[in-house]
Amino acid sequence: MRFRSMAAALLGALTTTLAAHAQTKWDLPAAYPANNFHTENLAQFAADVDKATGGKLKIQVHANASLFKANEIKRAVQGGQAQIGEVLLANFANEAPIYALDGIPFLASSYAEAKLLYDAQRPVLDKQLGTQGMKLLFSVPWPPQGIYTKKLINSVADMRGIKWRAYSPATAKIAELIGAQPVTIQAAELSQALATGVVESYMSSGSTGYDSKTYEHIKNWYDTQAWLPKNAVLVNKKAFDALDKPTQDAVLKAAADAELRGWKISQEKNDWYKNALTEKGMTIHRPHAKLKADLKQVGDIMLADWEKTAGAENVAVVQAYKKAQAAMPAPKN
Ligand code: PCA
Repeated sequence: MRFRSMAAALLGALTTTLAAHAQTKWDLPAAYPANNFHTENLAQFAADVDKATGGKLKIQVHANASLFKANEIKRAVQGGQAQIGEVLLANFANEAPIYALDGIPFLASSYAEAKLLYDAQRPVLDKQLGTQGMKLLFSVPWPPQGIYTKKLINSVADMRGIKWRAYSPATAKIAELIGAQPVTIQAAELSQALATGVVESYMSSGSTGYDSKTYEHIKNWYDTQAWLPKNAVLVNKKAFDALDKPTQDAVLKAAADAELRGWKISQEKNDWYKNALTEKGMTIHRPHAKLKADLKQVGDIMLADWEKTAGAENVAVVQAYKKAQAAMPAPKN
């Protein structure tokens, strides 16, 4: 081979190698089905990053707990087995008090309140995750939580002894306080648990009732609007720091867009899910005043318990939130 063509061949090979090296692939484990609005939002986030980086950073979303179980995703991101992942913050209430605020009934029960709570939580969340080598990219709420139940209920006394599915420490605690029998089951296993009859009731959004086809087994949903737990997308700090600056900026921009889009879609789909459940034969009930008052009392007990051990920094988060809540314009009726 003549020198020039050999040099060209070498250069060609080198360029290919460099291009291959320049492409980074991230796995993004998620715990909810591919057609859930959270997961669709993740897919859009990944597509936005791909586009903005010209294909330099490819993020593959693994839906429905197919790569890691819901409760394993956080540790996988922390340990670098996954570079990025989506978790339900409320699931980690036993790790740090800041996460518990995502599960207390009637602390924040509308989208506007949930946003104020998130704003108040954010600095402590960032700090907490930072100490574990992670970074919060964005967070999106589930629609408000209501009660799925086979039997009709007017108060929490009507739920005594009922078989209750919990997804978090807080939903297990509610069961304990109302005298129900909790069993913790993540969303990916919920359909099966419903089919085998181990679940007679649970609290969640219209979204999860729809995804799990709860309407095939349970016919009532009480729209208590008790709280809005948040999913959060976390990235391993080392993986993030290894990206070049323009790629980091692209990730941050796509994350900010995903957060805004996610809050909007969650709110829009809240009504959509309720209609869909009705169409599938479910009755959506307005909760009896006694049921709401009882649940509010449950929330008050949970918050008071939490305050006993949460520590000054976390208690200040609730104080800041309550101050912002009090300053909120009154809702129009
Ligand atoms: N769906 C998830 C968490 C909160 C929600 O609305 C679930 O039930 O597992």
